[in-house]
Amino acid sequence: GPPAAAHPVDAVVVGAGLSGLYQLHRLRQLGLSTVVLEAGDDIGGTWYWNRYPGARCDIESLSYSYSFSPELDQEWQWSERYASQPEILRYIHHVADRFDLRRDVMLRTRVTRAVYDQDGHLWQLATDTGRTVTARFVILATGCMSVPKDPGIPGAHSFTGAVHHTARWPREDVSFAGKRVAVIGTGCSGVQAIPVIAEQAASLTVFQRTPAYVLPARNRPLRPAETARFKARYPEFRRAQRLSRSGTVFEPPTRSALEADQAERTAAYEAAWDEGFLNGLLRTYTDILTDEKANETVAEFVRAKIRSIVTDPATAELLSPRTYPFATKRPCLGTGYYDTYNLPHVSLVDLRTTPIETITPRGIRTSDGEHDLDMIVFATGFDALTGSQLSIDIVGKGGVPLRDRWAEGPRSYLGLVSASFPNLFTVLGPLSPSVLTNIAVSLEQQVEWITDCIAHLRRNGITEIDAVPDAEAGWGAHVAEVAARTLYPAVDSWYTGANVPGKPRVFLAYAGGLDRYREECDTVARNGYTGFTLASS
Ligand code: NA7
Repeated sequence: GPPAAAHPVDAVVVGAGLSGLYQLHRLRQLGLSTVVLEAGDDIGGTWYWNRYPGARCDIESLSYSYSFSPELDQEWQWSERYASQPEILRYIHHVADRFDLRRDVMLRTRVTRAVYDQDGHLWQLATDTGRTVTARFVILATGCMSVPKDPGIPGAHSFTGAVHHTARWPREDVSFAGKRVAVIGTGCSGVQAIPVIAEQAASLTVFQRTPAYVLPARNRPLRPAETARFKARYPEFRRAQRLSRSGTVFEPPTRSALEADQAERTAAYEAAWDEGFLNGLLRTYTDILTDEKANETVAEFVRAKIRSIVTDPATAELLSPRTYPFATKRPCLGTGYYDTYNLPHVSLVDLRTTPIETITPRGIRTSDGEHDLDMIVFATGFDALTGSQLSIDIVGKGGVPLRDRWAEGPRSYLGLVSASFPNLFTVLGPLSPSVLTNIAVSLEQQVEWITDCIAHLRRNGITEIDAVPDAEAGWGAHVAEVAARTLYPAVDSWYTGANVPGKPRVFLAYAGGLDRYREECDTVARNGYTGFTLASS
C-alpha cells in the first residue's frame, strides 16, 4: 500500500489522472518519496469521471497519449482513430501497471486543505479521510475540467426520476430504454452523449441555450497496417509534436481567408470538413481566430452544413450558432450529431425563447409549459481551469488564502507558481496553454519543467521557490495581451470564466502557443529561474 501518511514525504501530487501519474513517474526517477492523493475510487482523472455514453477524445489517439516512452508507444494498440473513454481508461491502467505507479496512489482521498509552513518550507495537507500529509513540494495535477458546474436550476432535487451529470456518470450501466430523457447543455459533452442516448431512449428532448459548432469526427477503426506505418516514424512524430504550436502536427496556413475568393475558401473548408479534425477549419487560413470577417466565412460554412443535414428548417436555424464567432467557444467533434435531430422521437427546446423556470417532480417546466420526463442528464459543464485549485482551501505565506489572492482572477507566474504559494506547482492550470492545446503534450512539458526545477533545487540545497510578484504580474499582462489579439476574450465562455455566475471574467489560458510557452519556460530555467526567489531553510 501507499506510504504511511504520518511520515513526511518529499512530494505530494494531487490527482491521479494523466498529469498526476506522469508527475509521480518523473519524481520517482529523481529519487523523491512521492505520494499521489486521488479523490476518486480509481485512477484516471477526467477519463475516470466522464464515463457518459459517447465520451470520446477529440484529439486523435495516436497523438493524445504519453510520448515519454518509445516502448510504450510501440506496444500500445489503439483501436480507433478517436479513442473512447473506456479505451483511454484502459490505456491509463496499462501505463500505471507498466511503470508500477499504483503503489504510491492513495485513492478515495480528497485534499481539502493545504497550509504552508513558512519556517519549515513545508506544506501540511489535510484530507477528507482525516489523514494529514506533510511534504516539501505539492503538485496540483487536479485537471482543468474536474469540478462540475452547479447549473443553478431551481427544483432539481424535487425531480422524482433519475438525474445524472455527464462528469459524474455512475459506474453501473444506465439504461435509457423506454425512457423519456432530457439533456440540458450542448457543449462537447452533450454533443457526444445526445446521439448515443437517442439510439435507446423512447424520447429525447434537448434543452439548448447556446448551439455549438459541431464538426464531423470521421471516427473509424485504425487498420493494423496503417498503425504500423505510423509507428515506424513515431519518434519523429513525437519530436514534431513537442515542438509544435498546439501539440498537434500540421502544415501551418500562410494566407488570410480574405485573400482567397469564395470558391477557393469553400474548397479549403470542404477539405477540412471531410478530414474530421477539431482544428481542421482553423488551420485553413491564418486569421480565423483574429479577424471577424475571416471567421464569419467559416461560421457561415458550418451553418450551411447544418442546413444541409437537418431537414426541418426551424430546427436547423436553432442549431446554427450566430451569437459568437467560430471556435471562440471550444468547437466540438460529433458523430451523427445533427442527423439526430431528424429522428422523430428527438426534439429541441430553445432556452433563449423559452427558458427553464423550474424542475418539477415530473419534469422540466419552461416558460412554454411542462415536459414530462423519466431522466434528466446535465451536460452543463465545469468550473474550468481554476475550480479544482480553489475547491481546496489553500493557505500560503502570511496566512493568505489562494481564494483571496485569486479573487479578481488567477495569478500565476508562467501558469506554474502563484506568488506567496511557494513549492506549489500547477499542471494544466490557468494562464498556461493547457486547454488551447493537445493537453497530452502540454502536461508532459509542464511535468518535465517542474521535475527539472525540483532537481535543480535539490542539487543546490534550496528548500523554497516562490514567484516574484512583479514577474507574476508581467506574465498575467502578457497572457492578457496575447489574448487581446484574438477574438476569444470578448466571448462568454468557460475560457473567460463567464459560464460560472460570479466568477471573475478573465481569459484563462495562454494563447501564445505551446512552442512559445515552452521557450519562455526553458529560458527562465536556463537563466537560473529568473522571476523566482530561491531560499534555504
Ligand atoms: P461546456 O462546454 O461548458 O458546455 C456546457 C453546456 O451546458 C453549454 O451548452 C451551456 O450553455 C449549457 N449550460 C450550462 N449551464 C446551463 C444552464 N443553467 N441552463 C441551460 N444550459 C446550461 O461543457 P462540456 O462538458 O460540454 O464540455 C467541456 C469540455 O470538456 C469540452 O469543451 C472538452 O474540452 C472537454 P451556454 O453555452 O453556457 O449558454
